[in-house]
Amino acid sequence: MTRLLIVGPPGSGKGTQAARITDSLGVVAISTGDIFRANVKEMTPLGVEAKQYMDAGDYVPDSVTNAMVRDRLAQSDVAEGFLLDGYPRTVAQVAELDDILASNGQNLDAVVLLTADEDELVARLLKRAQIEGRADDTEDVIRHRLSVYREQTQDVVAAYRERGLVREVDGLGELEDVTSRILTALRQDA
Ligand code: B4P
Repeated sequence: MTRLLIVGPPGSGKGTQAARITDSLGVVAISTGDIFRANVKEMTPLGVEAKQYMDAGDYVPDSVTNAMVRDRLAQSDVAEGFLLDGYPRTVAQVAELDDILASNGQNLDAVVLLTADEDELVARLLKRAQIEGRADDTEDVIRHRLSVYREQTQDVVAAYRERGLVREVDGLGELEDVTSRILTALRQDA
C-alpha cells in the first residue's frame, strides 16, 4: 500500500492519524490543510488568498488547491508513496488527482474513510480551539465546515466507493485503537 488517501469530516482525526500511520507504512504524509496554514503563517501570496476561505470555513478554490498539490506530488520524496490528508475534497479535485497519477503511470491503492458522529466532531474541534486557537474552530464556522463537507466531499467518497477503494474505519475511541483499526483495514483485501 503506497498511494493512499485519508478522508473524513473536519475533526474526524485525519491529520492526527496520518501522522501516526505514515511511519509504519513508510510513506510521506501530505496535508493540504497544513500546507495552507504554513503559507498563511508566512503570509505568502498563496497564504493570503487561502486565509479568507479558511477563516470562513469554506474550501480554498480548486484552481489554487490543485496547482499546489500537483506541485507537491512532483517532488522526489513521494516516489515511494504518499498519504494525502484532506485532498481531494471536491469532485473536480478527484479528476485532477486522477490526471496527476495517470501522467505518472500510477494508481491509488486505498482510501481510508474515518467516521465519527457530528456531536463528537464539534466537541473535538471546540476542544482544539481552546488549545490551538485556530480561526476556523469557532462553533459557527465548525458547523459551516461540516455542511460544506456534506455538500461537497460526500460525492468524493461516493466516487471512490464505486471504484471499490474505500476502507471505512470508526474514528471514535482512543487514538491507538483508531490507528490499529486503520492498519488492519489496510491489510485486508478491499
Ligand atoms: P484541515 O487541516 O484538513 O482541517 P480539519 O478537517 O479540521 O483537520 P483534521 O480532520 O485533520 O483534524 P483532526 O481530525 O486530526 O483543513 C482546514 C481547512 O483548509 C479547510 O476547512 C479548507 O478551508 C482548507 N483545505 C484543506 N484542504 C483543502 C482542499 N483539498 N480543498 C480546499 N480547501 C482545503 O483533529 C481534530 C481534533 O480532534 C484534534 O484536536 C485532535 O486532537 C482531536 N482528535 C483526533 N482524534 C481523536 C480521538 N480519537 N479522540 C479524541 N480526540 C481526537
